[in-house]
Amino acid sequence: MTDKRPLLGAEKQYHYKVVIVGDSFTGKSSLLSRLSDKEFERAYAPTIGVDYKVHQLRNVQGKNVRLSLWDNAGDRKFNSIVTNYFRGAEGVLLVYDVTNPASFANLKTWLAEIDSKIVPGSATVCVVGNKIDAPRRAVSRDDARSWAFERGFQYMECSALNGTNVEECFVSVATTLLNHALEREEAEEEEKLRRAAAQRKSTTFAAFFQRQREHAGEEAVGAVDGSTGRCGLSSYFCFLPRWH
Ligand SMILES: Nc1nc2c(ncn2[C@@H]2O[C@H](COP(=O)(O)OP(=O)(O)OP(=O)(O)O)[C@@H](O)[C@H]2O)c(=O)[nH]1
Ligand SMILES: [Mg+2]
Repeated sequence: MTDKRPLLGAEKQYHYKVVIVGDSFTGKSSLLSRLSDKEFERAYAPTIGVDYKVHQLRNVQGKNVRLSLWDNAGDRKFNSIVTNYFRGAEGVLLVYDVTNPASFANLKTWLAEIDSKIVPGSATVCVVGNKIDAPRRAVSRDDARSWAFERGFQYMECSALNGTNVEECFVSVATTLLNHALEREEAEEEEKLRRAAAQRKSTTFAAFFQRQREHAGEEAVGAVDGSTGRCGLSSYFCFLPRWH
């Protein structure tokens, strides 16, 4: 993750790489157009290799989140190119078409591709069932949701055609990533405070002992009893030679 340090006076920017994967024709590029441009295109224009967009989400838990979105071709002939872009992904949208069971079954293969490029379990994954506006649903919501939850993934359904839940899919992944970052920041802050307190304590002790030593020295020199040579320290005695 790249938590960009703020410029002076600027609000902190959280920046994550998210890849969008799944079979051809599931609507990955359409989700991206809907999110970024509020547009939907009925004509199918397959993605060649990989497309890239940056999208700014404002006010995710009060923070600004910038997503680098990598829209990958579903066509297997681009696999050798596409899978290289999975590296470093912090978020994954695993997209299937709710009217196409094969696209759901193939999520396993996409997941294996992802796991071969990034540490399994290191990314926040959201399974996205697209085209819920279409009349003939062929994958049960419960089955898909169970599949996702069993693997610890999020689950969302949406329609790029009418916009239902599209932004929510991205916000859902961004929120989880952001929460992890905020937890880390909080832990770092606590650690910093703990260290500062420990430092203050040891400085106070050191200063106290230093003062004691100085005080003891002053008394030793300033309060020598002329007859005995005993110096007037409260906590201990020292015997000095009498001077005649
Ligand atoms: N009814 C309906 N059609 C959709 C929806 N989303 C996308 N489509 C249509 O599905 C087709 C494929 O959409 P794309 O977004 O190009 O699919 P893709 O997953 O990017 O495909 P590749 O780039 O080949 O991997 C297009 O004709 C879209 O208009 C949706 O939510 N509902
Ligand atoms: Mg596409």
